[in-house]
Amino acid sequence: MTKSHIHNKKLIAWVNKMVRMCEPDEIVWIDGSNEQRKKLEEEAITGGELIPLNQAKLPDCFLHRTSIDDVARTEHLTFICTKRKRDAGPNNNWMPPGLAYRKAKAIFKGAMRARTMYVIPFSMGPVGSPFSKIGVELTDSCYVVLNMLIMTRAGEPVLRQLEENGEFTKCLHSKAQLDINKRLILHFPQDNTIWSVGSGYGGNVLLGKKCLSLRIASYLARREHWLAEHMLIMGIEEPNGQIKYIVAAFPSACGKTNLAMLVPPEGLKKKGYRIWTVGDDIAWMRIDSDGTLWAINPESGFFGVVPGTNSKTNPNMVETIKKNTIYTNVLLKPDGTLWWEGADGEAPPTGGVDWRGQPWVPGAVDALGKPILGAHPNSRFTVSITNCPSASFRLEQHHGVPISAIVFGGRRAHLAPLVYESFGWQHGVFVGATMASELTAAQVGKIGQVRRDPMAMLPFCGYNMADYFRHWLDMGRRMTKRPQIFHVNWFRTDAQGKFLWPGFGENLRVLEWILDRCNNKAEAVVKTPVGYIPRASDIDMTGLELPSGTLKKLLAIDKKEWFEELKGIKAFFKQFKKDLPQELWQEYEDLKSRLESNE
Ligand code: OXD
Ligand code: MN
Repeated sequence: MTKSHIHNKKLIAWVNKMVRMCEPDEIVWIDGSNEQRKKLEEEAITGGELIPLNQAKLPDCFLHRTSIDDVARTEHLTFICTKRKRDAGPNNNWMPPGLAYRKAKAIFKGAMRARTMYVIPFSMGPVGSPFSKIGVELTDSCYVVLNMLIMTRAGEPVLRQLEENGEFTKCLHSKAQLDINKRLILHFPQDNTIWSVGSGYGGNVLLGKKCLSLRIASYLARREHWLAEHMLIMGIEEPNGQIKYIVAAFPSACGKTNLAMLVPPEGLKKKGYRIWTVGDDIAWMRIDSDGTLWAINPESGFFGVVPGTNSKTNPNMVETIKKNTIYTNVLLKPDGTLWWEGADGEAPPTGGVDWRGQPWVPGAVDALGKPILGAHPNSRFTVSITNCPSASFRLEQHHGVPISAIVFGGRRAHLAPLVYESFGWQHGVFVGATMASELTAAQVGKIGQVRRDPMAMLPFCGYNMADYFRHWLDMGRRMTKRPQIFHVNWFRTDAQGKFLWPGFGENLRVLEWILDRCNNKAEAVVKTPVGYIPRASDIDMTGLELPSGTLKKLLAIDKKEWFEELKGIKAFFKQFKKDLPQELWQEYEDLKSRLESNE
């Protein structure tokens, strides 16, 4: 692409300004062509950013290793930079914009000397859709370019869409020295700008993802009356051939990716059920001219966690990542293929090279006797959604898909039943706002300790969450037909701490009840103080043997636990002081009185 192709004056002026600050040796505009991608892959291999894998077994697949202190999102270095602290709210780190720009400028100054600056025009959502937003990322990382080419629609068609005056999010990234002490992930919602410096980890540097599609987009969505959410989108084809779409929000490590592409268990498959995957991480939802909610997935790929991916947990993903995939921080085997903890098959007996680039053998331990992992627990794959066997045929549909149900969920060993339905939109917003997950033995912290993560957006909401809850309530008022709101919990345990519910594909049995409720088919429900729950007989258990009484345990409501929960909700709400919408305090009081009157 030559510079004469670029007509957008704001874009040219901004790129020139950033070039003066970062001082790259060369500027390359990304056009989205296969030829250019191939050339960049070669350059990344020569420069050591990518390691080619066994092309016979893993065609078009590569491995990348990050620095060992650059393996995850760094929330403590992530800031929302609004003029007033109040607008960032108690849930975000805040820095005034002037100070943030100054601090980052000192790191960006000359950071691209002897490097190339790549200019990536990208669209979140189908190019030209009224749902979509355009961004331009400037970066000195070839790895970022190659990932962005998978995760977004990038290149020349986006520039054409931008024309002379189009708006875009200004995204600037430099690896700089990859120094954690000089790392900042800054969001300037009022300037439609993102600056990220000092990191090479996807969640910090693929600026179309968490930074634009959630933090900046949530801010824009409030202003423009739509929703930008941390949600999967899936279509469930019912036996009558109709496809109903749902969105679902779960905190990290609760199986969003697995749910989005589940394979129906035999009994339900025979009935005629089939799953269509629209997205596994982010949903942008608008009220269309019919007064109902429609969703698109702004991304075009998956940036998912590798460990634990196998033919039982996610057979569709196992197929998806067999080709055209960039792997980050997994174990490299001597034959140029890969392994990770929780992969199909045993650890390679002769070992390999671990995620840090060190020789590794199964059973390796460190000086303290702690196991050394072959793959980092947050190692990732980046792959196009079109590789997925269950990819929806409506991915390029400009208005997305109509949403029948919104599902919230958390990891609760106790308390939350397998599924319940809210009493209506306002109660549903309360259910989402009070979402929480318990820490497990695998995490730092006290086992069972509850961490609140409203709508799974705690690290991703680009403004004050009290205003976010108000926006959700307002959206309900704007719709003529609202999706029904549910809560699920796949993680309830018995007295011995064993999971009561098998999860994975079997979760479709619960989704079937949810859809029956949306279709007015499951009428005889049980009303409890927390919401409507199914009768045990309403869940189709064909082909799934559970010990007798298990479903009853899964659906039980323990009042004592819910009274405890009320205390946690109150403490959480109180941090928002007078900003918390009154409606949510009302829902709190209503839940309390339902629990009391039912004693
Ligand atoms: C993700 C996350 O990477 O939620 O999707 O951290
Ligand atoms: Mn996510």
